[in-house]
Amino acid sequence: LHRIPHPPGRLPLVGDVRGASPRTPVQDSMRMGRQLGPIFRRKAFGKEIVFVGGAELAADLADESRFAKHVGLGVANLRPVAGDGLFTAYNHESNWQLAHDVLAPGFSREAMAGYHPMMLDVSERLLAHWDRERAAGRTVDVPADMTKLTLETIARTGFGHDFGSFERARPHPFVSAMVGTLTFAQQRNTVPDPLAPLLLRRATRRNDADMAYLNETVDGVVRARQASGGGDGDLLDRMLETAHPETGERLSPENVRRQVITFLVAGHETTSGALSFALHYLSAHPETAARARAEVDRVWGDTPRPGYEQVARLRYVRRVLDEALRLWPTAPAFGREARRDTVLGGVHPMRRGAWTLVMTALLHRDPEVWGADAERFDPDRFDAAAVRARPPHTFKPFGTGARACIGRQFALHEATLVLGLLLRRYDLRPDPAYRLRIAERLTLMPEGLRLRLGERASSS
Ligand code: MNH
Repeated sequence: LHRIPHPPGRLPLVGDVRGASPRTPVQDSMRMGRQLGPIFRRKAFGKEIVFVGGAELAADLADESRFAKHVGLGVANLRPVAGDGLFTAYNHESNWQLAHDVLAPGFSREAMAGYHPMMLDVSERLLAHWDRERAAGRTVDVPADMTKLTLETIARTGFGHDFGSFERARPHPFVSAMVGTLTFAQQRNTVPDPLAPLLLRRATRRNDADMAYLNETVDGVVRARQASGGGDGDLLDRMLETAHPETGERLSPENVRRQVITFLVAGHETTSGALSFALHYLSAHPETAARARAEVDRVWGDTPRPGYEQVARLRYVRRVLDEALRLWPTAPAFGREARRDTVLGGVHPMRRGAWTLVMTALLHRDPEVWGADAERFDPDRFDAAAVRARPPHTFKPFGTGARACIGRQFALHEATLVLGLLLRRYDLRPDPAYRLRIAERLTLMPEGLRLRLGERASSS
C-alpha cells in the first residue's frame, strides 16, 4: 500500500478530507486522480480506499479469472433498499444467478423489439410536453423531463405501470424517494459507522420514510398485476411466474420486491442522466447537432414512428451518446475484488477479497488512450476505425464482466430513439450563461440544465 500515493496533507483520525466535499466524491476523486496518477488511495476515518483511474490497471481488473464485482461503498449502502436484487446481490448469493437466468431473456433482441412501440408512445408524451413548452415560450428542465421519460419507459415496458409523470408538475414521489435513498447512500460513506446514528439521525429518519414509500409503491404494482391475472410476458411476469429453466426454482415474494425496486431505479436514473448530458453537448456543439440531425433525416425521413430496426441505424447519434457517457459515465464507478491472492498490474499485491474502485470518468479520460485532448467532446472517437484502434476495456460505462449492466441494450435503444426524435423536431438552444455543473447522488446528473427549443433550421 505504501507505494500507492495519497493526497498531501493527510490529517490524523479524519484522513484525506481537505478540499473534499461529501457532495462531490466523484469530482473530488477526479481531481486527485489527475494529480496522483493511475492509482491512488483516499482515507476517511480509518477506512482507506484504493482508486484506479488508469487504463492499464483497469484492463487488468477486467480479468474475470482473477477479479469479480465488489459490493462496497455506495452499492453496499443500497442493500437496505435493494437487498439481494440483481444490482446489489453479493456474488455468492444464489439469488443472483437465479434472477439473472430468469430475467436475461427479458433483454433479448426479441424482447427489445417488443418494447419499442411502448418506448415510442412514451417519447410522444415528451414531444407533446415540449411542444407545449415551446409554444408558451418557456425553456425546458432537461434532467426533470428526461427522468419523466425514462421512469415511464421502464415502468410501462417492464411492469405495465403508468406513473403519470407527464401529467404532474412536480416529480412523482417515487422519484423524490429514490433520489432521497441514493443521496443518503452517498452521504453514509462520509461519516464513520459508529457515529452515523448520531450525525445522520434526521437523515436516517427521512431515509426510512423514503424506503417505506418505495416498498409501498412496488407492493402496489405487484398487487395490481396479481389482481389482473398476468401481463404480456414483461419483466414483472418473469419475476412472478417464470421458473428457472434447469432448477425449476422461482423468485421468492421478498426477492421480487427487491427486483422491482432495483429495475425501477437502475432502469431509469442513469439513462436519464446519459440523455441529459448528451442534450447538453448537442446544444453546446451546433455542428455536431447538425450532423446528427442530417443523419436522422437521411435514415428516418419523416416517418412519424420509426421502426425498431431504424434506431440502430443512427450510427452518429449513437456516437454522441457514447461520447457523453465517456466524459460523464452516469454510473461513475464500480468495485472489483480479488478472487484469490494476486498482483494487480504486476506491481500491487492484493490478498483474496481485497478490493479497489475503478473511477470510470478517469479511465475514460486517460491521455494514454484518449490523447492529450481527452477532455474535449468529440463523437468521432467512436467511429468504427477509432474504436478498433483502441485497446480493449478502455470504455466501461456499463461496468465489466458477469455483473455488467443487464439493461445496456435497453438504455442505448431508448436513448438513441429519443435523441433522434428530439433532434428531428427541435433546435436545441443553450442558455449562454450556463456552465456545466454536476450533481452527485451516487449517479451523475447535469444540474440546472435548461434549454430553449427553437423551430429546427431547415434540413440540409
Ligand atoms: Mn445498469 C448494472 C450502468 C441502464 C439495470 N449498470 C450496471 C453497472 C453499471 C451500470 C456500471 C455495473 C455496476 C457494478 O459493477 O457495480 N446502467 C448503467 C448505465 C445505464 C444503465 C450507465 C444507462 C445509460 N441498467 C440500465 C437499465 C437497466 C439497468 C436501463 C434496466 C432496465 N444495471 C441494471 C442491473 C444491473 C446493472 C439490474 C446489475 C446487473 C448484475 O449485477 O447482474
